[in-house]
Amino acid sequence: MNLMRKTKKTLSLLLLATALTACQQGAKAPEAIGPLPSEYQLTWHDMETYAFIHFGLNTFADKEWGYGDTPAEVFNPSHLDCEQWAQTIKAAGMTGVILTAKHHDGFCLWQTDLTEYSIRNSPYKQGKGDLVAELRAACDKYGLKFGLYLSPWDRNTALYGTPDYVDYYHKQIEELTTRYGDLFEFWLDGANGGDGYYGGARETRQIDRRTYYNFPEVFAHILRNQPQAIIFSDGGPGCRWVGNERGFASATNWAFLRQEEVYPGYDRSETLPVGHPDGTAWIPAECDVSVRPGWFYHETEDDRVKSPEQLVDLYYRSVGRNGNLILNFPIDKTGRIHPIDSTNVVEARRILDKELALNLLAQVKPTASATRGKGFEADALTDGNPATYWSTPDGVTSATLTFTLPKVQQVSRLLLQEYIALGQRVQEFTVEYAKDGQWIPIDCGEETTTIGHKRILRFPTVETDALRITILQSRACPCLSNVEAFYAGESPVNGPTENREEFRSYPFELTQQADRFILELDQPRQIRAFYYQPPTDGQGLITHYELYAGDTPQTATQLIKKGEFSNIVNNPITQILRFAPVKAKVWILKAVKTAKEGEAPKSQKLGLQ
Ligand code: FUL
Repeated sequence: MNLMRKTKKTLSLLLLATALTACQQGAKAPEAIGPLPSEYQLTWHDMETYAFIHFGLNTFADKEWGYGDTPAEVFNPSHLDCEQWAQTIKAAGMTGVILTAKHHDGFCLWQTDLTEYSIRNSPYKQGKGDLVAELRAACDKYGLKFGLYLSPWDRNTALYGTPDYVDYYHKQIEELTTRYGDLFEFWLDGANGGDGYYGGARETRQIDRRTYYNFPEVFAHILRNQPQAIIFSDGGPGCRWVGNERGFASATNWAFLRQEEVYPGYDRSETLPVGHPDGTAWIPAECDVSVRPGWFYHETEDDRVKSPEQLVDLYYRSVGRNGNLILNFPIDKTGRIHPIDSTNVVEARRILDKELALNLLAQVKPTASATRGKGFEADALTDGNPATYWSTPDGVTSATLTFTLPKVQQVSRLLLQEYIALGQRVQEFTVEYAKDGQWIPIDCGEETTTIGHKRILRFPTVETDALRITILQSRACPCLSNVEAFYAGESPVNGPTENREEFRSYPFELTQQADRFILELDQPRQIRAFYYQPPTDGQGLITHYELYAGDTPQTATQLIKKGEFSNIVNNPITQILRFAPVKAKVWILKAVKTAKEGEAPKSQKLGLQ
């Protein structure tokens, strides 16, 4: 380009200069095809897996969503140790951590000047503690990046719902973005309004999720102080929610969204796992999930920690599908990551490292059916350099890549990466292996669509001395920077493993009336737990309940427990109500409120134990 600008004198000079440029520097690079990632988003993609920490009053009150009225004195960890968190996170091969500086209950884990509802009024370090500062220091010591979660919803403050709250929220942002060094990410959840303590009012406050918080200004404010921070929300602008709290993306996953359409609390979240193929902005998926069913620590979940195999599976279905994985640790009441949790995540990393240990293509020189020219040859696919890439001439959107191995090998994983600085392009491809002089397709289910930052295919072991990838469709000439192949060993995790929520129950007869489920046991029994497994299609979710017991459906009026099934919309896990044993034959679960007003309650499964 520079040469061309300088040599406008004659046509021949120009031609000569162009020819020289081509042969000295290689062929012309492909035009980028938008939407494109920013430099900070490119860095973020490379972080791949990092941790989430949920810790606060809920930990001690055994809740998922605090109402905003739990006294600050309840926050009293006996052995809080942010370095233990950082060591565990590091040992699990993660690159950073995000802390819930304030969850929906409004309790602040830092020395804020803006409210009394903070760590300052807790017994921890006689009120001198500051978890944002302490975790920041631990991150610096162990080489982890640091980020923060600041819930827009605040069930404690009397200001919530008024314009003054928005001002308060901005001041919280100012404190967090100016006092604690560089943040790699700033996390804004779905911004619910609803019932809460609100300074003692104890009422329901609805806000307009689109307009109330003035999100454009919230984003601008964060970025003024922390330009590198990737802002997480349903619609970015840095990265997007993947549409579920189970930690995986769709088999097809675009890093784009129609940005104008999406806002925190977006009502079409079912589109988020795939993204919007016609999107206008680069807003890649971040897959959030907790190592346990809940986000906060509950002793009753000690036997429900995800297994190493389940965690490995989630890695493949998040990072292996063009997303980042944020894995939550619920800090326990002592103030540490529970040993079962740390054992399982470290073991998951060990399995992954073993499965992806030896790249069988490292020394292989692939061939391509089409190449753009010098500088874009297929060698770039196996040179281990993320800055080089193979590409085809403009307009050539399908091509074949062949990898000949030095000898017959067992293969069960294939890893592909696009050079995403120029956009996400590939729409469909196939993979084959050579056997007895023939190409045999490898069945990878629905996984051979998009690639993006990373695609990892898992398939039953094949024995072969050659692999072939055929790009069938691409938005423009494909640009691939890396291809690797592995033999994962006799891994139990060759496909998705679902989290099965199991519970045993006494037998009962079930009838449903308008707003209630009536469970009649064969005889009066001592019951200590009630299970509600919500429907999988998200219909008829009970958010507020009352549980009654008695001898007959008419006389079952003894109130056993009432409350909310917090976060059931985003995280529809089995809800377990535990209580001191009560002997009764009839049990009634009354739906005081469902997620969508007026909708009849539904359940997948109910249980009594
Ligand atoms: C959601 C919250 O409601 C949950 O409690 C949790 O913090 C999750 C990560 O985000 O929006």
